[in-house]
Amino acid sequence: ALAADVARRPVRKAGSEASGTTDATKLRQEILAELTYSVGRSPETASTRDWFVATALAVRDRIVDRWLLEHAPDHARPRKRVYYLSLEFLIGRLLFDALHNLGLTDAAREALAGLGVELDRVREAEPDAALGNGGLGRLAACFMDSMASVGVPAFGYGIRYDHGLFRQGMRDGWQQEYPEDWLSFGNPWEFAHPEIDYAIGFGGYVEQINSGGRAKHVWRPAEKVDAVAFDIPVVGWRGKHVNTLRLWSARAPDPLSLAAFNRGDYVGALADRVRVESISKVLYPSDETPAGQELRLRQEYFFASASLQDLVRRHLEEHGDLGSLPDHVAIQLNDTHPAIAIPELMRILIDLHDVPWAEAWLITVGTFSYTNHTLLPEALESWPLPLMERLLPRHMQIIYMINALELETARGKRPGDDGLLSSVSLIDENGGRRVRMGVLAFIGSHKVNGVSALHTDLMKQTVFRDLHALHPDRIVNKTNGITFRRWLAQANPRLTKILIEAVGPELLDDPERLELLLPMADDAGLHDALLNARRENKVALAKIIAERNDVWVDPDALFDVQIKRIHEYKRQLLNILETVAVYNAIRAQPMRAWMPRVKIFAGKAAASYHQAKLIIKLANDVARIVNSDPTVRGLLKVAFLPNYNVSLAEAIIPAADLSEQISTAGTEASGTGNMKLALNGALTIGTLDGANVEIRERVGDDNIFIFGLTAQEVQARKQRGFNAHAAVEASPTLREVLDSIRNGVFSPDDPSRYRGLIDGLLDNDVFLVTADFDAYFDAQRSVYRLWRDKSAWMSASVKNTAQVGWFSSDRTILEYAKEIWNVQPSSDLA
Ligand code: GL9
Repeated sequence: ALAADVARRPVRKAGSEASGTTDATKLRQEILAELTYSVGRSPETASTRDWFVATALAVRDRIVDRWLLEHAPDHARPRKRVYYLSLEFLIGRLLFDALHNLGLTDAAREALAGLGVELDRVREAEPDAALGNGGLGRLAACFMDSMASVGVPAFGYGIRYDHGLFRQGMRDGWQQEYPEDWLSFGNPWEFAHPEIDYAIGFGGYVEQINSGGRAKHVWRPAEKVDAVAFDIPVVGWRGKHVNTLRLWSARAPDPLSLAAFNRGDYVGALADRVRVESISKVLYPSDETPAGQELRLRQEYFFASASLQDLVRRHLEEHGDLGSLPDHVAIQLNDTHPAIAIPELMRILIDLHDVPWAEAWLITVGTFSYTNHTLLPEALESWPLPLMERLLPRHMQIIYMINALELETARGKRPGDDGLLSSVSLIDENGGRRVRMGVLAFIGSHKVNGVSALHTDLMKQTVFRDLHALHPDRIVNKTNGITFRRWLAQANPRLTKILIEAVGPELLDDPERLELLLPMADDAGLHDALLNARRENKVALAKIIAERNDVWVDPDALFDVQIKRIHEYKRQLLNILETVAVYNAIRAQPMRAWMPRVKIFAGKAAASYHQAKLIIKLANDVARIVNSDPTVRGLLKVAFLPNYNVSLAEAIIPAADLSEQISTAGTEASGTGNMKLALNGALTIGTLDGANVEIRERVGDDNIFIFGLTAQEVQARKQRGFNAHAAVEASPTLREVLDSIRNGVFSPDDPSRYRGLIDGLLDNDVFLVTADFDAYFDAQRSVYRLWRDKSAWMSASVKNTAQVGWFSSDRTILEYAKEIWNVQPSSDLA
């Protein structure tokens, strides 16, 4: 009723420029106009979701003017553009991104309050766009934000999956996967462009024809799929630039088979369409393991081909000839998933535009660069030759040719070195011939990068050792980063307010200003303010834990969090073993002065990854026993929060005291959660792995809890043949923990549930859990000693926040721009 008066005379945007109206009043009118004319609802009947859609549309309109300006065909001389090709964009919610970057958060809060609507409830009505699995996909989303913020003209290209990463439910502590349905109520951020579509071929054969004395190859695909564009505008900081995230959706050229329909075969009439459109139906939920199925290869080629056709068309419109492609276009391959784009560009150049091979190869290598995100051997993508030959026959011919030329060069540089030849070959000859996508991505790129200093060094020594020897200038490091706009300003407004008061609002433009906090690291007033803010964040998280897990936790306890995909190499198991050790200790001496502590876990396991799912079950089993044991008296609580996603991360990270980054050294390429947590003032307990190494360099040894074997030591231990039995014999604490789990203390309903898990650990402890257990246990005791001294703890916490400004993804993107893409960011143009 409050709004009825305004709503009766809704104001269309064009007419709402009345001078003197505040931003909030104007925005309120725009929201009401959207609610009325786009959503078709009155304020009286509008649901929270309706308000979300109306607000998003009103905000989107503000972005569009800028966007169209930047993409106007007469827009001066277009600068070099970046095309970020990624099968994953783990975006999360977009409303606060847009509001924050446009400086409209307060105006929107006020505008909605005037309508009797709460902005925070509207925010929660937005479904997470979960078009990614984990760090790799989230990195792509942070990069989109940073490219728009520092002014790197860019397109993100990906797939508009109808169903993103599965929703994780828990039944009896076991993970259950349910389909995710983010688009079921529409997506107010996107613009459908059914007129932007490209035909994508599959299968068929290659014809050789004679064209003016030259042999020409013509691919005659057996099947065609249309790729249709959906655009999401990505607005950067302070609304200065707007880039585009263009996601492709598969559409069947023929909506149905009339012949089948007329025969009365209604299912058959739609069968082709269903099959074709399945390409963009679901995100593969595999994490650091290749999916391996034909549909995945179809997804990869589908989006790579659509993206290349799109950018080649744009380039030809703007510049006329393809020889200048590397001067105007940089294509970044996010892992090997889009690597098929390399032979696809070769095909476009050679078959469709008559560019000679040598020139086409120079153009291709000059245009592409590739980021490697993992060293895990099981994660390296390769495709069986028969599948490739059947699905992409022309690409296979091109791959053979690339391979022949590359091997010839290698032979020239290292005559007689057959080991080298087989290791740099595009074709893996061991056990069924396969195409190695990592080799393809490497040799088709002018730069190849790792995502942390350690990871890049290990790349040079391991997976790409021989390729690195042949191309010593190709591998470079680009340590990952995170967007502080989402992971500090939006996720943790309480902390942000304090930081701005301490170092000034310029912080929002220049994260390195956080260093100005250092002289205040021991300031009691600052500590109090920070403790209050953190306590409120912890109360909010405690509420979520109560709602989702029906477990009460004490906001004054130490919140110890491990949030990430569940994977053996990330060693959630090590954390659970330590939890059990603490539980045993409390039970042995219940009356000692134990510091209250909450172990918080969250993360999804790939549906087919049984061991990871068993670890989730173990965490839940331990939680049930520990949380309900009266001798523990609530001093130790365990909570496995279901359905981890970007939005849940935004609630957990600001409430964390301790950040678990405990992967086996040499296995986690970088990590980015480690950066988010340190920025928000959590102290890290971690191994010298991935970007932890660089976090330690910045925050200092005294402000981080490092433990365990180094990557080198891990290698050496494995070479010697590691024996878990000996490690367990040497550690009575660990032995007791393993015995209790093995004997069913945590699974009384099925006492043998964890026998296999524990025996497996003793037989073949691939990730050296037992080797690092004692060091980890001791590191946790040092955590406790520091936690007892509130001001010492807070001093270390401030020193973390103050010294991780460098991990801004703006910094990462500026490095890519300069050293890989050769693009001038507009923040440099001045
Ligand atoms: C990953 C690495 O494992 C992480 O250490 C790294 O931070 C990110 C981003 O570079 O990439 N590689 C990878 O395959 N995943 C990563 O998180 N997996 C998922 O994204 C699920």
